[in-house]
Amino acid sequence: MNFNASTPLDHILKALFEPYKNNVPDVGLIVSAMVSKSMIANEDDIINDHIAFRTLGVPNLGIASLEKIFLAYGYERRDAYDFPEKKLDAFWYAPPSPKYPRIFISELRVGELSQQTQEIIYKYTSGIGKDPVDSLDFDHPKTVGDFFYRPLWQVPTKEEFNTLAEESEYAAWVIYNRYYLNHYTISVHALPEPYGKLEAFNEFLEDNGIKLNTSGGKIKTSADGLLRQTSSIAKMITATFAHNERMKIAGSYVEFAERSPLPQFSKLPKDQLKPIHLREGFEANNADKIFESTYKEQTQQ
Ligand code: OOG
Ligand code: NI
Repeated sequence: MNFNASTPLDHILKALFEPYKNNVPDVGLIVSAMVSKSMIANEDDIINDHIAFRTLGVPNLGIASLEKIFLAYGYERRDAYDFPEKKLDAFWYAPPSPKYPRIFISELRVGELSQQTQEIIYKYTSGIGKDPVDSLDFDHPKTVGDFFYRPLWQVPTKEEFNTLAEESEYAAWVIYNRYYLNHYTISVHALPEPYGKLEAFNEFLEDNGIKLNTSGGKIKTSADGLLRQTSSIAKMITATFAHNERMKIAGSYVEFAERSPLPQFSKLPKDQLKPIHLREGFEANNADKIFESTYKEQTQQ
Protein backbone atom coordinates (compact mmCIF):
# COMPACT_ATOMS: atom_id res chain seq x y z
CA MET A 1 0.00 0.00 0.00
CA ASN A 2 1.76 3.04 -1.23
CA PHE A 3 0.02 6.27 -2.06
CA ASN A 4 3.02 8.09 -3.48
CA ALA A 5 1.85 8.08 -7.09
CA SER A 6 -0.23 11.10 -6.10
CA THR A 7 -3.29 10.57 -8.22
CA PRO A 8 -6.47 12.09 -6.71
CA LEU A 9 -7.40 8.62 -5.46
CA ASP A 10 -3.98 8.25 -3.78
CA HIS A 11 -4.63 11.50 -1.90
CA ILE A 12 -8.06 10.38 -0.77
CA LEU A 13 -6.94 6.94 0.39
CA LYS A 14 -4.08 8.53 2.28
CA ALA A 15 -6.40 11.07 3.90
CA LEU A 16 -8.67 8.22 4.97
CA PHE A 17 -5.91 6.02 6.25
CA GLU A 18 -3.90 8.46 8.41
CA PRO A 19 -6.58 9.24 11.07
CA TYR A 20 -7.63 5.58 11.08
CA LYS A 21 -4.08 4.43 11.75
CA ASN A 22 -3.67 6.97 14.55
CA ASN A 23 -6.83 5.74 16.25
CA VAL A 24 -6.38 2.00 15.81
CA PRO A 25 -3.08 1.14 17.54
CA ASP A 26 -3.41 -2.48 16.34
CA VAL A 27 -2.46 -1.25 12.84
CA GLY A 28 1.01 -0.01 13.84
CA LEU A 29 1.53 -2.93 16.15
CA ILE A 30 0.71 -5.50 13.45
CA VAL A 31 2.83 -3.72 10.82
CA SER A 32 5.93 -3.62 13.03
CA ALA A 33 5.45 -7.25 14.11
CA MET A 34 5.16 -8.23 10.40
CA VAL A 35 8.40 -6.36 9.66
CA SER A 36 10.21 -8.08 12.51
CA LYS A 37 9.10 -11.49 11.19
CA SER A 38 10.34 -10.40 7.70
CA MET A 39 6.88 -10.89 6.17
CA ILE A 40 7.26 -7.40 4.67
CA ALA A 41 10.08 -4.87 4.40
CA ASN A 42 7.78 -2.00 5.33
CA GLU A 43 4.16 -0.86 5.38
CA ASP A 44 4.13 -0.21 1.61
CA ASP A 45 4.44 -3.95 0.96
CA ILE A 46 1.03 -4.68 2.49
CA ILE A 47 -1.65 -5.30 -0.13
CA ASN A 48 -4.88 -3.72 1.06
CA ASP A 49 -7.66 -6.10 -0.01
CA HIS A 50 -10.49 -3.68 0.75
CA ILE A 51 -11.72 -0.85 2.94
CA ALA A 52 -15.22 -0.52 4.36
CA PHE A 53 -17.72 2.20 5.23
CA ARG A 54 -21.07 2.22 7.02
CA THR A 55 -24.00 4.49 6.13
CA LEU A 56 -27.56 5.30 7.16
CA GLY A 57 -30.40 4.67 4.71
CA VAL A 58 -32.10 8.09 4.95
CA PRO A 59 -32.73 10.71 2.26
CA ASN A 60 -29.55 12.36 0.91
CA LEU A 61 -27.22 9.91 2.67
CA GLY A 62 -26.63 6.16 2.42
CA ILE A 63 -24.97 4.15 -0.31
CA ALA A 64 -26.48 6.21 -3.15
CA SER A 65 -24.71 9.26 -1.78
CA LEU A 66 -21.35 7.86 -0.62
CA GLU A 67 -20.77 5.65 -3.67
CA LYS A 68 -20.71 8.72 -5.95
CA ILE A 69 -17.27 9.59 -4.60
CA PHE A 70 -15.77 6.26 -5.60
CA LEU A 71 -17.66 6.03 -8.90
CA ALA A 72 -16.19 9.45 -9.77
CA TYR A 73 -12.67 8.03 -9.37
CA GLY A 74 -13.26 4.97 -11.53
CA TYR A 75 -14.66 2.38 -9.13
CA GLU A 76 -17.42 0.10 -10.46
CA ARG A 77 -20.35 -1.21 -8.44
CA ARG A 78 -20.51 -5.02 -8.29
CA ASP A 79 -22.58 -7.51 -6.22
CA ALA A 80 -25.29 -6.64 -3.71
CA TYR A 81 -25.57 -8.31 -0.30
CA ASP A 82 -28.51 -8.53 2.10
CA PHE A 83 -28.31 -8.94 5.86
CA PRO A 84 -31.89 -9.60 6.99
CA GLU A 85 -31.20 -9.89 10.71
CA LYS A 86 -28.99 -6.80 10.92
CA LYS A 87 -31.31 -4.95 8.47
CA LEU A 88 -28.45 -3.94 6.19
CA ASP A 89 -27.81 -3.72 2.47
CA ALA A 90 -24.34 -3.61 0.97
CA PHE A 91 -22.42 -3.46 -2.30
CA TRP A 92 -18.82 -3.94 -3.19
CA TYR A 93 -16.93 -1.84 -5.71
CA ALA A 94 -14.10 -2.94 -7.98
CA PRO A 95 -11.14 -0.52 -8.16
CA PRO A 96 -9.96 1.18 -11.37
CA SER A 97 -6.64 -0.69 -11.02
CA PRO A 98 -5.58 -3.67 -8.86
CA LYS A 99 -3.19 -1.37 -7.02
CA TYR A 100 -6.20 0.14 -5.22
CA PRO A 101 -8.33 -1.65 -2.62
CA ARG A 102 -11.85 -2.91 -3.25
CA ILE A 103 -14.52 -0.96 -1.37
CA PHE A 104 -17.39 -2.37 0.69
CA ILE A 105 -20.23 0.02 1.60
CA SER A 106 -23.17 -1.02 3.76
CA GLU A 107 -26.37 0.83 4.63
CA LEU A 108 -28.84 0.50 7.49
CA ARG A 109 -32.48 -0.01 6.38
CA VAL A 110 -33.69 2.68 8.77
CA GLY A 111 -37.33 2.26 7.71
CA GLU A 112 -37.39 -1.26 9.19
CA LEU A 113 -36.45 -0.11 12.69
CA SER A 114 -38.73 0.86 15.59
CA GLN A 115 -40.38 4.27 15.73
CA GLN A 116 -38.14 5.31 18.63
CA THR A 117 -34.92 4.37 16.81
CA GLN A 118 -36.06 6.09 13.61
CA GLU A 119 -36.88 9.24 15.57
CA ILE A 120 -33.38 9.43 17.04
CA ILE A 121 -31.77 8.86 13.63
CA TYR A 122 -33.98 11.49 11.98
CA LYS A 123 -33.43 13.97 14.81
CA TYR A 124 -29.80 14.14 13.69
CA THR A 125 -30.04 13.60 9.95
CA SER A 126 -33.27 15.28 8.81
CA GLY A 127 -31.51 18.66 8.65
CA ILE A 128 -29.46 17.37 5.72
CA GLY A 129 -31.64 18.81 2.96
CA LYS A 130 -29.42 17.89 0.05
CA ASP A 131 -26.85 15.23 -0.71
CA PRO A 132 -23.57 16.57 0.74
CA VAL A 133 -21.54 14.61 -1.83
CA ASP A 134 -23.10 16.71 -4.60
CA SER A 135 -21.25 19.76 -3.22
CA LEU A 136 -17.82 18.12 -3.42
CA ASP A 137 -15.31 19.16 -6.05
CA PHE A 138 -13.83 15.88 -7.28
CA ASP A 139 -10.96 17.79 -8.92
CA HIS A 140 -9.80 18.82 -5.43
CA PRO A 141 -9.00 15.57 -3.63
CA LYS A 142 -8.10 17.45 -0.43
CA THR A 143 -11.71 18.55 0.08
CA VAL A 144 -12.93 15.05 -0.74
CA GLY A 145 -10.48 13.47 1.73
CA ASP A 146 -11.61 15.87 4.46
CA PHE A 147 -15.25 15.04 3.76
CA PHE A 148 -14.99 11.59 5.35
CA TYR A 149 -14.15 13.12 8.71
CA ARG A 150 -16.49 16.09 8.46
CA PRO A 151 -19.24 16.10 11.11
CA LEU A 152 -22.36 15.92 8.94
CA TRP A 153 -24.64 15.98 11.99
CA GLN A 154 -24.41 16.73 15.73
CA VAL A 155 -23.25 14.08 18.18
CA PRO A 156 -26.18 12.45 20.03
CA THR A 157 -26.62 12.28 23.78
CA LYS A 158 -25.19 9.27 25.58
CA GLU A 159 -28.75 8.07 26.31
CA GLU A 160 -29.73 8.25 22.64
CA PHE A 161 -26.61 6.33 21.69
CA ASN A 162 -27.47 3.61 24.21
CA THR A 163 -31.09 3.45 23.03
CA LEU A 164 -29.93 3.01 19.43
CA ALA A 165 -27.43 0.32 20.45
CA GLU A 166 -30.18 -1.72 22.11
CA GLU A 167 -31.90 -2.19 18.76
CA SER A 168 -29.00 -1.81 16.32
CA GLU A 169 -25.36 -1.61 17.33
CA TYR A 170 -24.66 -0.68 13.72
CA ALA A 171 -26.96 2.37 14.03
CA ALA A 172 -25.17 3.50 17.20
CA TRP A 173 -21.76 3.04 15.57
CA VAL A 174 -22.66 5.19 12.55
CA ILE A 175 -24.44 7.93 14.47
CA TYR A 176 -21.21 8.54 16.37
CA ASN A 177 -18.43 7.52 13.93
CA ARG A 178 -20.14 8.57 10.67
CA TYR A 179 -17.91 7.90 7.60
CA TYR A 180 -14.85 7.12 9.68
CA LEU A 181 -12.90 4.32 7.99
CA ASN A 182 -14.34 1.14 9.53
CA HIS A 183 -11.45 -1.14 8.60
CA TYR A 184 -8.72 -1.86 6.13
CA THR A 185 -7.77 -5.38 5.21
CA ILE A 186 -4.37 -7.05 5.00
CA SER A 187 -4.10 -9.58 2.14
CA VAL A 188 -2.76 -12.64 3.93
CA HIS A 189 -2.41 -14.83 0.78
CA ALA A 190 0.26 -12.43 -0.50
CA LEU A 191 2.57 -13.06 2.48
CA PRO A 192 5.50 -15.49 2.50
CA GLU A 193 4.91 -18.98 3.91
CA PRO A 194 3.85 -20.03 6.44
CA TYR A 195 2.00 -16.73 6.93
CA GLY A 196 0.02 -16.97 3.67
CA LYS A 197 -2.60 -19.05 5.50
CA LEU A 198 -4.88 -17.61 8.16
CA GLU A 199 -4.11 -20.43 10.64
CA ALA A 200 -0.46 -19.34 10.90
CA PHE A 201 -1.20 -15.65 10.53
CA ASN A 202 -3.85 -15.67 13.26
CA GLU A 203 -1.48 -17.44 15.62
CA PHE A 204 1.07 -14.71 14.90
CA LEU A 205 -1.59 -12.04 15.59
CA GLU A 206 -2.63 -13.63 18.88
CA ASP A 207 1.01 -14.06 19.95
CA ASN A 208 1.25 -10.29 19.51
CA GLY A 209 -1.78 -9.69 21.71
CA ILE A 210 -4.32 -8.94 18.95
CA LYS A 211 -7.84 -10.01 19.97
CA LEU A 212 -9.80 -11.71 17.19
CA ASN A 213 -13.54 -11.66 16.51
CA THR A 214 -14.86 -15.11 17.44
CA SER A 215 -18.37 -14.77 15.97
CA GLY A 216 -18.83 -17.75 13.64
CA GLY A 217 -15.28 -18.87 14.52
CA LYS A 218 -12.07 -16.89 14.10
CA ILE A 219 -11.77 -17.94 10.44
CA LYS A 220 -14.91 -17.24 8.43
CA THR A 221 -15.04 -19.29 5.22
CA SER A 222 -17.12 -18.73 2.06
CA ALA A 223 -19.31 -21.55 0.71
CA ASP A 224 -16.78 -22.22 -2.11
CA GLY A 225 -13.96 -22.29 0.47
CA LEU A 226 -11.95 -19.72 -1.50
CA LEU A 227 -12.44 -16.60 0.60
CA ARG A 228 -11.41 -16.83 4.23
CA GLN A 229 -11.55 -13.84 6.55
CA THR A 230 -10.58 -12.96 10.12
CA SER A 231 -11.00 -9.62 11.87
CA SER A 232 -9.71 -8.02 15.02
CA ILE A 233 -12.09 -6.77 17.68
CA ALA A 234 -12.67 -3.03 17.42
CA LYS A 235 -10.56 -0.73 19.50
CA MET A 236 -12.52 1.11 22.22
CA ILE A 237 -12.37 4.89 21.93
CA THR A 238 -13.49 7.56 24.38
CA ALA A 239 -16.46 9.20 22.71
CA THR A 240 -17.60 12.69 23.66
CA PHE A 241 -21.38 12.97 23.49
CA ALA A 242 -23.70 15.98 23.80
CA HIS A 243 -23.26 17.98 27.03
CA ASN A 244 -19.63 16.79 27.04
CA GLU A 245 -20.56 13.41 28.47
CA ARG A 246 -17.96 10.75 27.81
CA MET A 247 -18.22 7.01 27.39
CA LYS A 248 -16.09 4.29 25.81
CA ILE A 249 -17.55 2.93 22.58
CA ALA A 250 -16.30 0.76 19.73
CA GLY A 251 -14.14 2.43 17.10
CA SER A 252 -12.57 0.71 14.09
CA TYR A 253 -10.86 -2.63 13.53
CA VAL A 254 -8.51 -4.47 11.15
CA GLU A 255 -9.36 -7.36 8.83
CA PHE A 256 -7.28 -10.14 7.29
CA ALA A 257 -8.32 -11.83 4.05
CA GLU A 258 -7.04 -14.96 2.35
CA ARG A 259 -8.16 -15.33 -1.27
CA SER A 260 -7.38 -18.63 -3.00
CA PRO A 261 -6.93 -19.23 -6.74
CA LEU A 262 -10.07 -20.09 -8.71
CA PRO A 263 -10.24 -23.83 -9.54
CA GLN A 264 -8.97 -23.30 -13.11
CA PHE A 265 -5.82 -21.59 -11.75
CA SER A 266 -5.16 -23.83 -8.77
CA LYS A 267 -2.05 -25.38 -10.38
CA LEU A 268 -0.31 -22.03 -11.02
CA PRO A 269 2.84 -21.53 -8.94
CA LYS A 270 2.40 -18.89 -6.26
CA ASP A 271 4.83 -16.45 -7.88
CA GLN A 272 2.72 -16.41 -11.05
CA LEU A 273 -0.57 -15.72 -9.32
CA LYS A 274 -2.10 -12.36 -10.22
CA PRO A 275 -5.21 -10.73 -8.75
CA ILE A 276 -7.31 -11.97 -11.72
CA HIS A 277 -6.58 -15.59 -10.76
CA LEU A 278 -8.03 -15.21 -7.27
CA ARG A 279 -11.54 -15.50 -5.80
CA GLU A 280 -13.24 -12.10 -6.14
CA GLY A 281 -15.95 -10.30 -4.21
CA PHE A 282 -17.29 -10.92 -0.74
CA GLU A 283 -19.46 -13.46 1.09
CA ALA A 284 -22.62 -12.48 2.99
CA ASN A 285 -22.20 -15.14 5.67
CA ASN A 286 -18.64 -14.03 6.40
CA ALA A 287 -19.59 -10.35 6.36
CA ASP A 288 -22.53 -10.93 8.71
CA LYS A 289 -20.09 -12.06 11.41
CA ILE A 290 -17.40 -9.48 10.59
CA PHE A 291 -19.88 -6.64 11.30
CA GLU A 292 -19.89 -7.89 14.89
CA SER A 293 -16.27 -6.77 15.36
CA THR A 294 -17.76 -3.53 16.74
CA TYR A 295 -20.59 -5.24 18.69
CA LYS A 296 -20.57 -5.50 22.49
CA GLU A 297 -20.59 -9.27 22.48
CA GLN A 298 -17.11 -9.09 20.95
CA THR A 299 -15.70 -5.87 22.43
CA GLN A 300 -16.65 -6.87 25.99
CA GLN A 301 -14.77 -10.16 25.84
C1 OOG B 1 -18.25 -4.51 7.29
C2 OOG B 1 -18.35 -6.00 7.57
C3 OOG B 1 -18.20 -6.88 6.33
C4 OOG B 1 -16.40 -7.99 4.81
O1 OOG B 1 -15.23 -7.96 4.40
O2 OOG B 1 -17.19 -8.86 4.47
C5 OOG B 1 -16.82 -6.94 5.78
C6 OOG B 1 -18.46 -3.63 8.49
O3 OOG B 1 -18.15 -4.04 9.63
O4 OOG B 1 -18.93 -2.51 8.29
O5 OOG B 1 -15.98 -6.16 6.11
NI1 NI C 1 -14.19 -6.33 5.31
